[in-house]
Amino acid sequence: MSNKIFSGVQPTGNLHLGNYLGAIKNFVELNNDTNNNCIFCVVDLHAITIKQDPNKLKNNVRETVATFVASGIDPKKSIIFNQSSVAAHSEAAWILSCVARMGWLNRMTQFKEKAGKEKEKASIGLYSYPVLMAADILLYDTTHVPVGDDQKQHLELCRDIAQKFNNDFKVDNFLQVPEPLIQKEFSRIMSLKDGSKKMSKSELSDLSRINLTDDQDQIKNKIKKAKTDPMPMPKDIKDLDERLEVKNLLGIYSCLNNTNLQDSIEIFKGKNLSEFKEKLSDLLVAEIDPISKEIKKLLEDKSYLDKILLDGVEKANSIALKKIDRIKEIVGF
Ligand code: AQP
Repeated sequence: MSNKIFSGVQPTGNLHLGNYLGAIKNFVELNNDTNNNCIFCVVDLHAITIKQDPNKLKNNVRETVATFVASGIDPKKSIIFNQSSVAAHSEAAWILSCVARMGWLNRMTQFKEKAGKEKEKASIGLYSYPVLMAADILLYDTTHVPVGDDQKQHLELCRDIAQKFNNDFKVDNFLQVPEPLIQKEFSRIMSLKDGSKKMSKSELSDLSRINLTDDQDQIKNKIKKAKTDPMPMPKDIKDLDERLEVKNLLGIYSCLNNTNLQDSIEIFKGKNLSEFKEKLSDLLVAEIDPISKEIKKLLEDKSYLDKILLDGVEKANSIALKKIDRIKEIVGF
């Protein structure tokens, strides 16, 4: 039996190296495996949980599609679509929000981080974000969900919601309980300016992240300016406990070089950081620059990107409609 893969990316601009190494690179490998049926969703309903500029949203959706394709996802093999065009997502989210418990949502750390001290002013959508994410996944009988480490808790909630729905309505295995696919190492890429914060789209400083649309000079400049410390490169993994920024850069190097952290440490031990940064820049330019160029090329052909979405919406809709009809029947509508 083939695996059913589903994952989403928010069209909130500034797609970055964290999104790429934590999620999109993995999507490409899954797309290339013939055992998998993959669905990659541009989650525009999730995006509006934080205020978006309506004039930019549509183009951000196209840019996300362009990033998927430029990174190597083949729209003929995988379904690529935007969430707001398939109404079943919103309908399922409402029904599942009547199954999910307040206590479960109250534990979600992403809401706490994003809402911060302004919790009372945060949107209800931001709070119930993980329920919509559960709806996305469960509508497609997803078996595996490739995500970055920051989404692990939301996925656990999705599993709880599926199990409670199946128990409450006595429909054994009707909602497929999905498995997370999270890389064991380097599943959370950190900011180039602060090794304790994850690399993020919404961080104000552009120097904190490598954008997937950055050119060679921008990439080199950002690595040159990335925060480090005056010590030489470490000789041992345990030397990295207090050196979060160097650990992050070595993690990025290892990811791109397909090596583990220990092997990367062996290559550079005792050397100057500048020498390491130069090698890291070269690797980054080799991986990201072709993607960046391809994104820009694809963005010139808006009708091609819109066609990918249109085809994807048709396919996603036909799957999701069947599932939501059954869900409605089960709850008694
Ligand atoms: N820093 C990261 N390291 C590894 N994986 C990451 N992901 C995001 N940041 C990192 C993974 O990328 C996928 C898509 O993320 P998203 O766009 O849906 O949402 P996000 O996690 O909210 O992204 P950002 O960049 O962190 O945006 P803001 O600034 O709005 O908070 C997910 O699989 C995610 O795990």
